Amino acid sequence: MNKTALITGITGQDGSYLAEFLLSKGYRVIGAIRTGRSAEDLPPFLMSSSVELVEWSMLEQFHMMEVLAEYRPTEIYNFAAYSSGAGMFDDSVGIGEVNGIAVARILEAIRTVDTRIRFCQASSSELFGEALESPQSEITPFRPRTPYGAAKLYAHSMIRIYRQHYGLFGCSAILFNHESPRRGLGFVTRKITHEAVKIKLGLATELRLGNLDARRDWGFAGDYVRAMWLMLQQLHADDYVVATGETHSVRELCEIAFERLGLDYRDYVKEDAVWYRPVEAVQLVGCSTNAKNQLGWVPEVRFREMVSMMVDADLQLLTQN
Ligand code: GDR
Repeated sequence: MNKTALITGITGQDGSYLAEFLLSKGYRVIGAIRTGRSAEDLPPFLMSSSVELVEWSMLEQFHMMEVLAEYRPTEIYNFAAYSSGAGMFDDSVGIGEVNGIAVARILEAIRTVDTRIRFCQASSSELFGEALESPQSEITPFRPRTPYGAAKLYAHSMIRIYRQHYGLFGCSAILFNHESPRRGLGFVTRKITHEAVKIKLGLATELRLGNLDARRDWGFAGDYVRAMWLMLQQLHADDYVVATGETHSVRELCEIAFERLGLDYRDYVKEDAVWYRPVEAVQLVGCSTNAKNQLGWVPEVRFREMVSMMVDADLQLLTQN
């Protein structure tokens, strides 16, 4: 049977990697874009690929139902969300709507239109928040510390409830930080690689960051979307932690990025309280043993390789312009 996937958040990092992956597997890919978004500011990849675009609003359940009835997707991947790390408190109610309630709308639309549709949600390590243990797995208690984390937890809970109560095939991918050359400039990895390249090219003189000793479990976005696809190919739906199981500090990130350009980060990087966030008492680091054993998933791109890939891509980008 031909497979059709609907991807929300198609214009973002994960949406674009997943779209490419699914197209290479012969899927028909429907990219849901925000109602009213102008075609001019869509990423070039979307304009040149065979992704079919459809308008989509996270606030309109009836419209979601119409889209599902018209395009008949066999799989839905939900990446549409507020995702800014620094902005997790910016608009509590708006975040609750889009990252939380809207997922219930999608589940309701699936239940109404076609209960065979398989659904995968981009859930987050922010569910663990002020974690009680480290590393975190699928059975670690959730203790979100931001409106963002609380909204994602609501979505996560609804997927489990719809799975149990209605028998829907819904999975949550509990994604730890995942990065790539397509990452937005507000996230620390891309901020560092992009600014380091600007410094190298004489376009900037310094880089101001928050806590250099903050640590994260950083993986490669291309690997993480593959895990999400695998989840929807199983016999039974479940939730999985997707992580590398390793942490690195922001300082290490700087070291690798600047070294790639023949520079010493200590000459350019300044800590600035403006960017500080509270330090975690317990480290966020994922245990993806279930993904490995059940899905056969292992991350392929290591940290150093990923940072180098990002630096090289930024160098190409900034020397082209
Ligand atoms: P995060 O990502 O908040 O983990 O959320 P981000 O890249 O913003 O921060 C990672 C770590 O770096 C520290 N940091 C800085 N962060 C930013 N943005 N800017 C700085 O200058 C800076 N200096 C230090 C932060 O304190 C933090 O410890 C991401 C998002 O993708 C979420 O949507 C997703 O749910 C989680 O990852 C898992």
